[in-house]
This record gives sequence, C-alpha cells and structure tokens, in this order.
Amino acid sequence: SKDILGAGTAVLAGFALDAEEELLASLKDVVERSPFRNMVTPGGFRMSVAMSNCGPLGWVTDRTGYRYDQIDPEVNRPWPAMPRAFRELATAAAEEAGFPNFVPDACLINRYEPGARLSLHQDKNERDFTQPIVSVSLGLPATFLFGGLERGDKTQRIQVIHGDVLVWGGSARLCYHGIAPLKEGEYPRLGRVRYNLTFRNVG
Ligand code: MD3
Ligand code: FE
Repeated sequence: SKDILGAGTAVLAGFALDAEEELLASLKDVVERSPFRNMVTPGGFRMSVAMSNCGPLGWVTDRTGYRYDQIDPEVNRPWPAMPRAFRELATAAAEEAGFPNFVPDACLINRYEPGARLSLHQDKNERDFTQPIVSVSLGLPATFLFGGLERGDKTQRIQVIHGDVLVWGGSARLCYHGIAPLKEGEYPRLGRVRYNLTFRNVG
C-alpha cells in the first residue's frame, strides 16, 4: 500500500498508533492555548472544519485571503510550539516515504465533526513544492478524495482511519484533494470527531 498514489506518496497504515497517547495529550495542550475556530474564506464562507495550528507558522484564512502567519489572530500571540511527539512523528513518516530531510515549520490541526467537509483544493501557499506534506488521521474514519492537476480530473477515494499517516510528495504534491462529509459516528475516548494534523515546510 505504500506507493499506490504514485512516486513520492505513501500510505503508512497505523504509523501513528504507537505515539497515540502522546499525540492526544499534546493536541490538548496546543488547543488549550490556541483554540479551534471556524475561519472564514476570502469568499465569505465559514468553514465547516474547525482549525488551529502549532509551530512557527500557522495557516489562516479571512476575508483578505489565505496565508501563513506567525501570530494566532484569535489570541494575538504566536502559535504554540510544535510538540516533540508531533515533530518526531512527522519526520519519521517523511523519512519512511523517502524524504530524510523534512523539517516541518507548520502544523495545521483540522477538526471535523459529522457533516464537516473540505472541498477539493490544491495546497499552493508554500514556497517549495519539492517538500512533502505529512498528514496524520485521528478519531473517526474519513473518505479522502484525491484527484489530478485539474479540478475536473476524476478522483480516487481513499478511506483513512485512526492512526494512518499519509505522505504527499513528488508528483502528487499539487494534486487536487479534499475530504468527503464526515459520517456520523463515535470514536472511543474522542467522541464524534476526526482530527487531522497536516505538517508542512512552508519556508
Ligand atoms: C494531497 N487537509 O489542510 S490532509 C489541508 O484531512 C487538507 O484535513 C485534509 O487538505 C485533511 O489542506 C487532508 C492531506 C493532504 C494535504 C495536502 C495534500 C493531502 C494532499 C497536497 C497534495 C495532495
Ligand atoms: Fe489540502
């Protein structure tokens, strides 16, 4: 299952399971300081996915556009430091996928409740597209939509579950992708929620 999406991508099933306790404790610490919020897109829509960030740079959107910012605009402070357990998991996963020099400087934390979705988009706010993106799924399962370089290209559907880590590099890096509306459900200990950690080198 490691290369089904093309060179530079990897599906690392269960890769986060050994670190799950530390990851969940660290996630709680981060969102105590920079709480989840539903941001507004440049077009004026409130996102159904609630977001926070940790690390030197955080992804934000508002009526003026998308950007990476050192400051959490909700609390007017820098984003919380990236927890060691987060950083170590991301670098280990990248290395496993063939990116031994990945140094994440941004971690976007997405929270999905049933019905929340992320429509098809490309990630183009980073400087160096040769750097991979590492994604960690926790909690409820989700259907990941993975398309091509054009919005209209046909999409593959990939199921991701708690503990899965996906690495997106190489030719997949600029492909359209999204998350189908989260199905109703309950994950032991976490409840009606999916979290996704997205690690990037933004530069
Ligand atoms: C494939 N988040 O935050 S992460 C995002 O599960 C985002 O919350 C999704 O897309 C989530 O931008 C998916 C995985 C991901 C991230 C970037 C990609 C997959 C990607 C870039 C290219 C191709
Ligand atoms: Fe994305």
